Amino acid sequence: MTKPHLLYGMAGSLYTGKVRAYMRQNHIPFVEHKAGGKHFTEQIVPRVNRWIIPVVETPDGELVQDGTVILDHFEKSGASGKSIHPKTPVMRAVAHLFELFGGEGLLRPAMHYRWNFDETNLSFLRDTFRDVLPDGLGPEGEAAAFDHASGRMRKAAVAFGVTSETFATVEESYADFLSRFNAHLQQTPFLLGGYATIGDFGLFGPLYPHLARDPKPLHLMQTTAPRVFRWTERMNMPETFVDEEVEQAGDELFTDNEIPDTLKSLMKFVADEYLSEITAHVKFANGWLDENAETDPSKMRLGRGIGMTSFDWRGHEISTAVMPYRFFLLQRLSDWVEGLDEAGKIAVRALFAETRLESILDLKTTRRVERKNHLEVWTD
Ligand SMILES: N[C@@H](CCC(=O)N[C@@H](CS)C(=O)NCC(=O)O)C(=O)O
Repeated sequence: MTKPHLLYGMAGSLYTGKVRAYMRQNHIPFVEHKAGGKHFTEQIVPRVNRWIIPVVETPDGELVQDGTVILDHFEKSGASGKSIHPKTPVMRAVAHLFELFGGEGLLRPAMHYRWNFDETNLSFLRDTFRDVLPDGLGPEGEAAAFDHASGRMRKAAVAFGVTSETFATVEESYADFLSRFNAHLQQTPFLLGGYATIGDFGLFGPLYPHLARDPKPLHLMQTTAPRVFRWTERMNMPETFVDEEVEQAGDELFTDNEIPDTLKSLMKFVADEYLSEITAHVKFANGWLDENAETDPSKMRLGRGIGMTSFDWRGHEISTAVMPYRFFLLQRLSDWVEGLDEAGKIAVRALFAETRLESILDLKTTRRVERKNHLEVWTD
């Protein structure tokens, strides 16, 4: 029997959820290990150079880290019958947009609804966080370790712009997102049509392990956006579910010249929610790169963030952590568009302009972010 892959992660982890769903949908045999165990801490963490999940260990012992890189790894071996990377110019650009926005642009609701409703969530979170705590701590040790881990995550929420001044706006904006996505899913089983793409997997990260699993937002999603909840179930199962009403559209993706209005509406949401943030982050990074122009890029240890920057978000001046990983995802969109022929570029630009997103296509850091030894690094 072939050895299974190993997935190191956590049930409530955003990026583990994305990888797990992909492996399930594509019938890749795997065994999931909680990341708190001794083996992960002693054998895996030193090899990926930091404590981070998800990590996949292949049957021949290779480690792959990062949700997006793991999906790319499986795609290269043809794991999904229908590639999760759409082939047509516009669909692929939209898929990359949601790969970025899903992974990085819905962190405010994901963190708010996890960490700011202790009365409803806390006992569940204490239990779910056992996945990442070392074994054998005993009740007191576990309580202390949870306080430490959750304290870090509460600080991360603030670094994503979730503060008492923004709570109400985070909630309004997430309600708006849910209502638009729910409307879109009345006509289509997945974001871009008949099967899941990198856009769906991007969105699944915040929308399942946090927002459809923690008690407070699960209730909100089930009661206000049932189709979104159904999509989280569909994303997370290996079987194909045929809903004849929804799937009349067929099992292919939308064509480039027939983009549903409900998808355009989601793209406009991305413009309102995320464009000012990613624009400010690119500007900050370019200033940072100028200041560090004398430093050899291979000697820059990037960490998760390079600083904080502020910008206007829905009428609030907020400050968020600038994370080079986001530029790694942004480049996938701009690289794709730059590689298109003239007609393809025009088609993508027309849709992005119509949805107020055209300027995202021209956002660039002066150095590229690549991944080396499982870390983000600047290159020339
Ligand atoms: N870009 C990474 C992000 C992974 C990530 O942030 N994972 C979280 C859990 S969902 C983590 O390991 N956090 C630990 C920490 O930052 O200390 C990926 O897609 O794998």
